[in-house]
Amino acid sequence: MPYQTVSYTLEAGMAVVTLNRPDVLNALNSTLRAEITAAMHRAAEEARVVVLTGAGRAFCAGQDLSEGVTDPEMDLGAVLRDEYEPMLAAIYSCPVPTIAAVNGVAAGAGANLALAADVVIAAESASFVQAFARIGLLPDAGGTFWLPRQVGAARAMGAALFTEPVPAARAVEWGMIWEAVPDDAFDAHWRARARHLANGPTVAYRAIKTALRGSWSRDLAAQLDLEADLQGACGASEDFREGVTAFLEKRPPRYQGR
Ligand code: T3D
Repeated sequence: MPYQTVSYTLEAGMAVVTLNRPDVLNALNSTLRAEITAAMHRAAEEARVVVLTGAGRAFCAGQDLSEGVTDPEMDLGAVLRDEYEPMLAAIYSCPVPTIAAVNGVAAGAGANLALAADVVIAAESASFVQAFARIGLLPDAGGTFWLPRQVGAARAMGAALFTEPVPAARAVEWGMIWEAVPDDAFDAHWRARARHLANGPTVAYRAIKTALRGSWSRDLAAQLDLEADLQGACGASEDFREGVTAFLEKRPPRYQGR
């Protein structure tokens, strides 16, 4: 399928979805939102790991502000419901691990798009900006969900009210993202991370995501029950047999993802 605003590659189980509007720092217009959604659904079918990254010097500058957002007939709530929510769900609910490889600034919905991925790896020069209040909006695209859970109430509120860029290293310190990597090592590093996941036990990764992602809304008894159910499925997987066999034979496992 030809895309206008993303590029899509698939190699050795690794799908890479690159936001590709570098002239506007990969700002999200309607086409880009639809193409991210479509590319994520496609990757969920054919990949064992999906990477989201940006072309050029930015990851994503959030909503495209030249898209008529102040037109009286434009209902921002409807755009969020009809276009942002399916895009975020396609990332958040992807059955295989997702990595946001944040190559540069991630602002507004661009920051929160990254936070919807399972793992966020940022270049050291990247930053995360809850820019919304600068233009009279509140954080959307999941920002008010992720931020307090990841960084705590005080930092979430400060980031939203003051809109100051949070540099990658501070984002790691705050628990907002997984790691920050020197710029010159960034590309090779996220590719190695993605390869690791593409060659890993896919059934177990799916179970890990299911168990961890929903744990905020379950009590301990329900969580223990879920762990038991999911472990039953993992225990029946070929990958589990391979993992144990490889351990006993003192060799690296060769997981097939089933
Ligand atoms: O329902 C709804 O639709 C509501 C949803 C809202 C979700 C949101 O995301 S609201 C927040 C929207 N985003 C922002 O407010 C951020 C706007 N951008 C910036 O603040 C800055 O560009 C950055 C801090 C991200 C980077 O600054 P800098 O100095 O490195 O770059 P720049 O010079 O500002 O931008 C470079 C170009 O990209 C420039 O175009 P030009 O002058 O070269 O022709 C700029 O206009 C363009 N650009 C950057 N961000 C956007 C954009 N064009 C359209 N929309 C943007 N968001």
